[in-house]
Amino acid sequence: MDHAGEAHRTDLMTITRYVLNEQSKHPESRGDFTILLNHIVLGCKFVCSAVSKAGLAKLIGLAGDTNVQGEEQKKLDVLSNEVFIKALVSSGRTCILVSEEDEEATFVQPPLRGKYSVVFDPLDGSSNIDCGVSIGTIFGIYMIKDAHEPTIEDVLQPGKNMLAAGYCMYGSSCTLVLSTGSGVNGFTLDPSLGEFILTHPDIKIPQKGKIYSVNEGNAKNWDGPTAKYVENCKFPIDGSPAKSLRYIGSMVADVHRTLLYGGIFLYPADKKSPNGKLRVLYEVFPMSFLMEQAGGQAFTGKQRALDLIPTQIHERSPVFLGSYDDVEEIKALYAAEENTK
Ligand code: FDP
Repeated sequence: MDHAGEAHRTDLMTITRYVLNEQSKHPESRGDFTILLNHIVLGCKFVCSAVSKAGLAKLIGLAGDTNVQGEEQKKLDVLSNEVFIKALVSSGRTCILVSEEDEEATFVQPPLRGKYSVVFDPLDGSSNIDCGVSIGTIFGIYMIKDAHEPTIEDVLQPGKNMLAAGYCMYGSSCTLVLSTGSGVNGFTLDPSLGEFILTHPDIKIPQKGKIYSVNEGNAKNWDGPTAKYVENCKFPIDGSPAKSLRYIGSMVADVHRTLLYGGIFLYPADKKSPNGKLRVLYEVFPMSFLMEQAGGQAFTGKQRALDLIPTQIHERSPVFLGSYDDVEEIKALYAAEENTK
């Protein structure tokens, strides 16, 4: 009998156990972060369950304007937002919440107010819901300066100030990828246990990848460095093999593949969208944080993505993130263009 293998199977590292282990490295810690994370995990489990039932609900005629009880059916992204807002407020550990779904930030009232702000996209890639493609929740966590006097400036901080970031992907399995600032770990939901189990310890992105990921339909509007980079992926000038193109159009899924297999994900600026499409606080920052923690890089076309200082909560930025060497190449192309000015 393979006792080592057996031990491996029976000694399950749940996400709560993992975070408690991390917490024990900081004797001054009072467990607030662990509580906050438990509430985020609860939100992810709820959304995972709702997403997996969405197709079925449609098939058997439950979706539509009203359900069988005559109540109005909520769209999945609206429902996910409500679940996360309620879970985060009720944790008693949050102060300011910024959600992709809400125009204004939510300031948590004093009895339930805590010291963390959470920026999140409750259901990213929602244009993919109806065709069953993987979608996800993305989140980033900051510590606020003064819980007595929270201001919007507490969330308008550069991404490098985040304490933690992660995403949960609702796909063929439900996978939560998390960094608390010392590496990246992936946990898979075991539906029979209702627990996220550590399945991808200490994720490191390959130094160089064989895949590029971009919406090429926007190519006619790209700037010079992006166009040159993509051309070089297809027709490498150094004689190396051409890269493969993979683009799902759902950021969590595209970034997850990039993190595990290596390569580069690009959402550049173009003539129609000079700031790109993706949102700084709850798309660009958390994913850039994870990439750096996994040994990769994230760049905006001008600077390290995590150095950006947002001035508005729903601000957008171009982003190039992934394997270290691949991002290095696009940085060189932007630097070369800058030198010709
Ligand atoms: P979606 O519009 O489906 O919500 O920012 C949202 C996002 O998806 C990302 O998840 C995805 O990477 C990107 O937009 C896809 O944009 P394009 O359709 O322009 O390629």
